[in-house]
Amino acid sequence: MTDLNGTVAELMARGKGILAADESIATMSARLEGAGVAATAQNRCAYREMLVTTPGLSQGVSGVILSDETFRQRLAAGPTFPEALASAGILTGIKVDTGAKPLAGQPGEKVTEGLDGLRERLSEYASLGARFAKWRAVIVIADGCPSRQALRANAHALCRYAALCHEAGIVPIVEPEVLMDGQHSMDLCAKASIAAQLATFAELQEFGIQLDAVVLKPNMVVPGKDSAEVAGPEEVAKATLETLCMAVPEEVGGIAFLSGGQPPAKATANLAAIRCLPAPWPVTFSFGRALVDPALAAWRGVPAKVTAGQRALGQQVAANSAALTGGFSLPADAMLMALDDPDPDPDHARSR
Ligand code: 5MM
Repeated sequence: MTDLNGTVAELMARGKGILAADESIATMSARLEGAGVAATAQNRCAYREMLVTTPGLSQGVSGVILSDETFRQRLAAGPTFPEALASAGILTGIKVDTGAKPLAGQPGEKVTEGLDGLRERLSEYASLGARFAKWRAVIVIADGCPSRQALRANAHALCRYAALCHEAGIVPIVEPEVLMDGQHSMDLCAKASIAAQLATFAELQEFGIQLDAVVLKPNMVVPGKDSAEVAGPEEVAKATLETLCMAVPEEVGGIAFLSGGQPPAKATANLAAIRCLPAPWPVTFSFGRALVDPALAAWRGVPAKVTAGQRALGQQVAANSAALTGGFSLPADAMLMALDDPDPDPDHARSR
C-alpha cells in the first residue's frame, strides 16, 4: 500500500503543480481538429508524448493526469506513459470518471458517472503505476441551478470515489467545478462554489474520508464568461480564498486550482495573487487548457514543431511555478485585459 500522505506531499511540492492532460477522447479529438490535426489515436498519443517529454518538465510539474487511453499507450521509444513519467520523476494520475451525464429529474444539470467497477479499475491502475486519480463534477449556474439535488448527487459520487481511491492506495483529486459558462456575477460564482464545496465535504466527512489524503481541485471565483463584470487578480484571489475558507476543512491535504477556460495569462496572474494571501492548505495549480493551449497551437501535429510545442508548455509551467514561489510579477490590469482573448474552445465545458 502506498503512503497517501507522502503522495500528497509530492504533488504539493513547493513550486510544482499538476498538468491535467486527461481530456476524454471526444474532447481531445475536438481540440486536435481545432488545431488542424486529424483526430486519431496515434495523434492523441503523439500530442501527449510531446507534452510529457518536455525537457525539465519535472521542475514545475509534480504530476500528470492521464486518460485511460493515454495510460495504456506507449511512447515512440517503447515505455508506457506511467513508466516514462516515473523515469522523469513525475507522478502519474488517472481520470477515472466516465463523464458528466444528464441528471434525471433536474433539466440542465449533470451528474458524473463511473462508480461501476471502479474498485477493480483502481486496483489495476495502481498496479500499473497510478499514484493519484481525478473525478470531475460539473456544477452549472443558471435559473434554479445549482439545485440541491445536483449538488448532493455529485457530492455523493465524489465521496464514494474518494473512499475507493483510498482503499486502492491512490490519492483522490476531488473536483467539484462550478462552470464559468454564463452571464452570472462573481458573487453568484462564490455562492455556488461555497454550496458545492460544503455539499462535497459534508459527504466526505460523513463517510469518514481521511481529508489530509485528499486534494481538492476547485474553480477560482470569477465572473461568468459572458458577464460584463471585470475582476482583477486581487479581487479574484480574495473572493476565492474567502469562499474556500468558508467551506473547506483545514485538514485537507492541498488545493490545486483548475483554470476553467480562463486565458492562460489571467489564470497565472490569479494564481499568483491567491498565493500571496494566507491559506491553511498548500496551494498549487492543476491546469489543463491554461498550460497546454499554447503548446497545441505551436505544435499543430507537425513533427518538426515538437520543440516549439515543448517550449510553449515549458514557458507556461515556468510562469505558474513562479506564481507559486513569488517570482511572478502581476502585469498591470490593463495588460491583463489585453491578454483577455476568448477561450479558443468555447464549447469545452458544454461539450463535456
Ligand atoms: C483536461 O481536461 C479534463 C478532462 O475533461 P473531459 O473528460 O471532459 O474531456 C478536465 O477535467 C480538466 O482537468 C478540468 O476541466 C480542468 O482543466 P482546465 O482546462 O479547466 O484547467
